[in-house]
Amino acid sequence: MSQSTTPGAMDAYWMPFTANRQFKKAPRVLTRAEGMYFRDDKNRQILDGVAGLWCVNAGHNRSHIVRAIQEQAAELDYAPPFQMAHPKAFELAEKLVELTPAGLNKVFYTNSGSESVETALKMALAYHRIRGEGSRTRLIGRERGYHGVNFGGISVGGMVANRKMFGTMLSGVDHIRHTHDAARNAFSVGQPAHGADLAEDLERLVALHDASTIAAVIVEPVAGSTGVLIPPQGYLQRLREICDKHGILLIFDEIITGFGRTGQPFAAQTFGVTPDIMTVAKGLTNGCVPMGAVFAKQSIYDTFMSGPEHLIEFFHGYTYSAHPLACAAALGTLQTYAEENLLTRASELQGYFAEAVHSLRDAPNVIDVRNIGLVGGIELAPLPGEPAKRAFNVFLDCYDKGVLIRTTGDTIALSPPLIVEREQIDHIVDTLRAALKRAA
Ligand code: PXG
Ligand code: PLP
Repeated sequence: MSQSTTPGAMDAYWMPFTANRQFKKAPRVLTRAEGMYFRDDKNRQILDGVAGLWCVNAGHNRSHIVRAIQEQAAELDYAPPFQMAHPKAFELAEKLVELTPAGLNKVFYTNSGSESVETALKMALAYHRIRGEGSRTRLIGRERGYHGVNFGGISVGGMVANRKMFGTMLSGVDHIRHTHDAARNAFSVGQPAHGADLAEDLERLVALHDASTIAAVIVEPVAGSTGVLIPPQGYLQRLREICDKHGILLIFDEIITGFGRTGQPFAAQTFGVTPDIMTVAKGLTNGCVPMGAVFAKQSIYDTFMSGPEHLIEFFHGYTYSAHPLACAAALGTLQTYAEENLLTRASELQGYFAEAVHSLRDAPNVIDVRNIGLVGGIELAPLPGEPAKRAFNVFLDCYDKGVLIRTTGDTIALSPPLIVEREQIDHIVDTLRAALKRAA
């Protein structure tokens, strides 16, 4: 017999990516949300400076999305996705490929960013094998990359805290260098000028391992989780060229950058570089129902479609792939994005946003400010001997003052919903500035 639970008790929930004991001493509990704001359990209003966790791009509690989920739940709660389908799975895929860069016109559904990454990596390996290049088994990530928390993702990922506890992970993985160069690029507005040459690091790995052993390279066009690193001018173009030269697939992990964050529907369009495979999640459903997707080029799909017609072509999928509630939520989300032109709104606001976040360069302990679209990174000098603490103190202070920001290490990340108004940008930045002064 299980013990009855105490209302209000916090013991049973083991929270993800959270300092559990510290949190439970002073919990931060959200109970409602609307538009740009959360409410907490003390009925305080909290301005959402991070779109939840980079996902609520259209703002909270949007009517099309809410209604779509409600109606779908009453109509078709679940449909098995293996050898079966439901209408909205097709409808959504058709709508999605109208938004993607030309050529990325096949959609494979998952339930999260992490699953999208695993799917993309497996797709790349199988693609080469089907083409008779089964020696291409190596996967290349990048230092400081974040590709979710499953084994493939942490293997190609490059954030040490997410890797070091978990053994040897996937074999045959290597990493190119990250693009952060504070000495040359600190306080760059938009794309930094220096560092396109860092893409040449892929040539180093080709020279070391030989291209015939390399299946794919996966990078975030803008590295989010590690602290907002913007690609240097020309870097992604160079990476694309090197991949093409050596027959290596280029995977963009657009789980944060997808759905309007950088000013175009996808960062691939913002930066003018088309990958072979692209992963998304988060903004796909405005964060309302878990869902991810992987976009692949026609030629990749065609390669899989080469065997006997009655056989399964890709031995991969999830119980909840193309879940009806998720598809409905995504359709409601795309409708909201379209009606309000949200997928390009960041390009209209980015000048204002850039000026606002860069105005923090004179605040105490700010050592760098980085921005693109509606993403900002404000890097602080760490407290001596206590990395990440100063930024976390600023996070707590801002929350206390009614503004939700995000910190990773000593970098503060801002990524407000794409419906944000100029006064709200000012309010976020002013609150942050005051907190930075108090944290000095
Ligand atoms: N790839 C990228 C580029 C991501 O940003 C994932 C994969 C994994 O997605 P799921 O849905 O499995 O969480 C992400 C997720 C942060 C933070 O610290 C960022 C993410 C998740 C949690 C925290 O800013 N990004
Ligand atoms: N583990 C077991 C025992 C299962 O039966 C399944 C799915 O059938 C899974 C894991 C995978 O679950 P999901 O498809 O939700 O990822």
